[in-house]
Amino acid sequence: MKPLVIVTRKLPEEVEKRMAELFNVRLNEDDHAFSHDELLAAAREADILVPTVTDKINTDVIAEGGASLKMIANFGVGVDHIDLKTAKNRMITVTNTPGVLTDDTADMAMTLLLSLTRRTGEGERMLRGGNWHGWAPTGIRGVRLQDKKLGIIGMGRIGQALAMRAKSFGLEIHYHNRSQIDQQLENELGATYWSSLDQMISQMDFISLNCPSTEETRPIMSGRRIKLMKKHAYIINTARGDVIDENAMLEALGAGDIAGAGLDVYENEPNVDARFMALENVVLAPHMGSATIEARIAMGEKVIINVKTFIDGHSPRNRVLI
Ligand code: 8YV
Repeated sequence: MKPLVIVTRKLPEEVEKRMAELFNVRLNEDDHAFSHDELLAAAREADILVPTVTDKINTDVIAEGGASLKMIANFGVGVDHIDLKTAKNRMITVTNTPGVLTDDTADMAMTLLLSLTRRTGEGERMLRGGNWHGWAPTGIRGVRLQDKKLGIIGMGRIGQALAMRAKSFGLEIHYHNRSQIDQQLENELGATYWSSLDQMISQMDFISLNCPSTEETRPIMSGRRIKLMKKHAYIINTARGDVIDENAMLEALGAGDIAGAGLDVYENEPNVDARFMALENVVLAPHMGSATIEARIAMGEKVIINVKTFIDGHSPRNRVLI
């Protein structure tokens, strides 16, 4: 008997086809997000569970999972929606899909940065609303990126990919990370390391969140730190909603204490705080950093390789724990 692999969301066609060839797989044909009960049922039955960021794999889902549940092969890099402690206690292998969505997520951070500073969302709303009455010398002016300072919080793969892009737009690169990056890479990027996050934040024109959501980083952009930002500075978040104190950010945006925010992620997805909708100085994307055809297929490939390696009795390369 092949192990039962339960996939919680609809994956790209080619990925599902290959999974069906290799595994005893149960797919989600209509792509509905699993309810908590459905997740519990899946964990009780599956040998291997393939969830996404939309599934809260809480303590009870893992603790009440069946004895056969041996692996959680996440479709995505971030594993903050999975209770890793309980998985570890139960000796369940957890894997993720790093590396294949790096460029796309960095592109999304640049997209938000550019849309925000050049006010393309406002411009489009004006035009579609029939409120554009022609070119004007003082009309819808944004700010230039050249020579401004970008502070990246979290200089892992995505942070570095963003730094490369931002450098070519003429931005000065600054970063805060648990540890300093390799000297040669730092030189190539012309990047300045700040061991003090507070000091970096207070000097930057843009702050980009590129760290995982963990106990240490929730919320690294606290209300106190948002207050350290310059009045003309912007926040970009393509990481996770809860690495920022969203309420404090909303208050700062509303009060004009910061210039704007470009967001791909939110604290209570898919529910986005209604106060954002009333703000002109925000660009809002629906968690689509890795949403390219190429990335989603490559993520699926990674899941397949992780599952196949595990089933074949080897240790998968993208193990998050065990
Ligand atoms: C994914 C992401 O689309 O990989 C991640 O951590 O945030 C997204 O780009 C999502 O997590 C899929 O589960």
